[in-house]
Parts: sequence; C-alpha cells; structure tokens
Amino acid sequence: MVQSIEERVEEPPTKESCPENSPLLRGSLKLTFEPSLTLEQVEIENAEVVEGQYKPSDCTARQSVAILIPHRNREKHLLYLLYHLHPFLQRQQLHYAVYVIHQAGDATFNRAKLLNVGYLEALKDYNWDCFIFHDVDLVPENDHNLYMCAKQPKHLVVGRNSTGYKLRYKGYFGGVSAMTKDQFHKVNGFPNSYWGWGGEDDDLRIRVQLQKMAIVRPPPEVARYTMVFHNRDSGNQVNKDRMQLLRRTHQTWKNDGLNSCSYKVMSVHRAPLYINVTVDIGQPE
Ligand code: UD2
Ligand code: MN
Repeated sequence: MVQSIEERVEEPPTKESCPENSPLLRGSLKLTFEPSLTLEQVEIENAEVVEGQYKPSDCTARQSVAILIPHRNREKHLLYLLYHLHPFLQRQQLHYAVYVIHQAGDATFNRAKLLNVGYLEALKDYNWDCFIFHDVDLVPENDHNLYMCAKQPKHLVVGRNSTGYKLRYKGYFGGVSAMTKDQFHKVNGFPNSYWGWGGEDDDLRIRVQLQKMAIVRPPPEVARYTMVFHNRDSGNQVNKDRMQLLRRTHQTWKNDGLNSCSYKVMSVHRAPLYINVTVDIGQPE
C-alpha cells in the first residue's frame, strides 16, 4: 500500500549549530557551598545529564568537550563542583562529559598521570574535540569563562579567591586548562614522572612552548574561581625533585607522556553525573 505523505516517517532535520554566544549565559554567579548538599539533590536538579554526559536538545554544540578531574579523597569538593559545573556547562550549550579519574591505593598522588589516563580513556568513548584539565576544588565564578578550546592552549584560571584574583606568576598554567585533542597529542600529554605536589603544570607549559604554541587566557574579570578551602592532602607531599625535572623537560618530553603512560583500569563506573575511572597508576620508581 502506498503511504500517504502524512504517514511517511520524517527524517529528523539536522539541527542548526548553537549560536556563537549562548543566550543562556548569566555572567557573574553567586556560588553556594551548603554543608547539607547531597548527591541525590544534584542528580535531581540535573536530570538531563545521562551517565555524566549532556547534549543541547535544540541545537548542535560547537564543541564536544571532556572534563577531566583528577581525584582521591575529595568527595565533598567533587560534590560542590558537580553542583555548579553541570548547569554552567549546559548554559554554555556544550556537548560534554565529566570524567573523574580516581587514583586507587595510597601511593603518592600523581595529578599529571591521572590526566593522561583521563585523556586516553575518554577517547575510547568518543572522539572529543577538547579536553579540560580540572582541579576538583576550583569552582568557576562567571559563565562567560567558556569551557571550549581555542587555536592555542588555554588557561582558564587567571585569578582565584585565595590569591586576590591575580595571576600567580607569568607562565602559570595550573588549576584549569583547555587543550584540543591535537594540541595535547602534539606535546605528548603531561609527564608521568611527577609524583606529589607541584611542577607538573609548569612542565606542560614548557611542552607547549617547545611546540611554539602560546597560552591564551580569557579576560581577568571572567577567568575567576573560588577554591574550596583545603590543607595539603596526605599522600601529596611537595615534590622535591620538581625543579630538577623541569630543567630536563626539553629532553624528556618525547619519551615521558602519553606514549609511555602505563596503567591499569580497575573499574569504570557510569554514575548519573560523572564517569568514574578508578585506576592503578603505580608508584614512584
Ligand atoms: C595547585 C594547582 C594545581 C596543581 C597543584 C600542584 C592551582 C589553582 N592549582 O593546586 O593545578 O598544579 O598546585 O600539583 O594553582 N587531588 C586530589 N586528592 C589529593 C591530592 C590532590 O584529588 O589527595 C587533586 C584535586 O583535583 C586537587 C588537585 O589534585 O584539586 C591539585 O592538588 P591541590 O588542590 O592539593 O593543590 P593546589 O591547590 O596547591
Ligand atoms: Mn587546590
């Protein structure tokens, strides 16, 4: 029987690209850190997020972005971040997923290696355009700070509450940064050899400079963060070798990075608001 035109199943029209400036942005935000906040509450408020992932329903996002959060023993910080970050990213009309890379065991913490693992594991799910390397304790204060990648690697934390909202030093690249898949691949990712606190962000900056890329930043009135107060964690003591390592980056970057990152994934758990990758990254040699 011949179908009438009305009965024919229509192809869904390809959605238009989301506007360059999202109409949903609000600018400077009033942040709250309620001690009584629960994960269930945050889940209820973000019902459109499925297994850590979200896509705008009415337009095609300009970039697909993986947010990578290195983590161990900071559950409360993670909760505050999820609470603020999901609505923030949705107002930016992004296609995104949140990955929490959880270091198994209690060997010395290694932020940089966890971020390499996050990059490699996230690419198994989807061909992300852009990666945001994100401390668990930093909450953005202004949604004009776009979680998108630029032609050059981007540093998103110009200032934060505890340092008077001033850039800590020229070349500072810590806290939150954004690189495209290709930019990060080009520098061979982060070093795997920085155990404990410090230096790994400077190493990444040197890698970027060695590739003749520049670091760009949003305007200071936009690139503002609140860092949830914390003391230095046990298991993340200052890395005393960091200055020595940094002097050798120009020789080591080619062999210490994504191409030498060995690890063992213990579990991948797709929770409603984030993908938790628990990983054994070994310990300092
Ligand atoms: C600064 C940088 C950070 C990194 C670090 C040196 C800023 C705002 N941040 O952070 O990007 O370069 O110096 O390594 O300048 N973490 C855990 N559990 C732990 C230890 C660390 O989850 O036990 C994670 C967590 O995501 C945390 C991040 O590692 O935010 C950085 O550690 P930190 O917050 O103790 O260091 P901080 O604030 O000096
Ligand atoms: Mn911190």
